[in-house]
Amino acid sequence: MAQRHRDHLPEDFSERSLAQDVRAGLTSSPKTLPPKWFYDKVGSELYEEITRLPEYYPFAAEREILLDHAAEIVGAASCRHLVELGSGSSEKTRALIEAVLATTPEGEQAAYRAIDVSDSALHAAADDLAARYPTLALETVRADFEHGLAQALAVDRGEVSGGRLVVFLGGTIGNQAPDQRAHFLTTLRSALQPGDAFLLGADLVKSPDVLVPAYDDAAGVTAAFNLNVLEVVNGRLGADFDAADFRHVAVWDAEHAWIEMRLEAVRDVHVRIADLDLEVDFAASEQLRTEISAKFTRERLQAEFEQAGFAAAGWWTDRANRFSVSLWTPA
Ligand code: AVJ
Repeated sequence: MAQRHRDHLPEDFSERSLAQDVRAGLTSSPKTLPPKWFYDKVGSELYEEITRLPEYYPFAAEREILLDHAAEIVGAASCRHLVELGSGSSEKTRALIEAVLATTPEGEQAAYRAIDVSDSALHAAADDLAARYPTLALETVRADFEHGLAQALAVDRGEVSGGRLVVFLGGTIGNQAPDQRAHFLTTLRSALQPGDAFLLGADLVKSPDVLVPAYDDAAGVTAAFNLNVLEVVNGRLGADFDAADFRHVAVWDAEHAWIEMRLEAVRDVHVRIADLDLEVDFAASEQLRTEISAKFTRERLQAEFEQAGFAAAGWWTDRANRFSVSLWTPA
């Protein structure tokens, strides 16, 4: 099958938006950095390691749901065209792709469009999928769905008949603050047509005794993942952060129903970010917020989706009820 690649981002997109995010985040109070900058080569490897930790249940729980229910999910959506946001390695999506291929009648075309900011992830995933599924029409789109969601979805629907199933897995929606999430859902809704559907992987509210260790594991892998963002800023913006000046903190914020990851200064710290010509001071025990990971209830998701113009069309959890995969259609 022919492969097609589109690039919606300028060459220097990543450098420019990192610079903007670091300047804005480190000069605000409290200081923050967005989680998308965790994922350089080292950070992506550390995240892979996180997914194999005994404490980090979301990855395994979502995979269990997809492996157990892919046929039912694809049957409920009844689409032959998958579009994945933040596709990464596309590994877990293979269960859905296989279910789509199994139900596509001869003479009809099944298709998969992967959307991600990472060129290398897109190309590796496309090569792997092309070899595995020679009849699948493949398209990769490099786009930042935070800023370019409407654009990424609006590219032509191609030759595949019927609706599109937009897939957003991993619990990544939890990285968005409630106002960003509301905006995301409304933008998504306006890009969908009758017959389309949206499939979401979202982590569920549970005891802090389970949640906190998932983000503060005994082996210290999540701590290394969190601290690595300082190396990303050092390497790409010429900063002089010393990771030894900070420690990893993970707290459960029950009011907002999210896990917050922070880096706490263990002493007074002065940092120079050469490429931004910026000097930043941290007082001892001052915290820099690097990630929120929101957790949901079925009721809360239902309310937010209805607000954005969606109707519920399916709900699946793992056997231990830790994680959800839910299906939504335009109301
Ligand atoms: C990739 C955003 C789903 O929030 O659980 C894992 C990232 N951060 N451990 C999550 C993460 C710390 C992860 N997501």
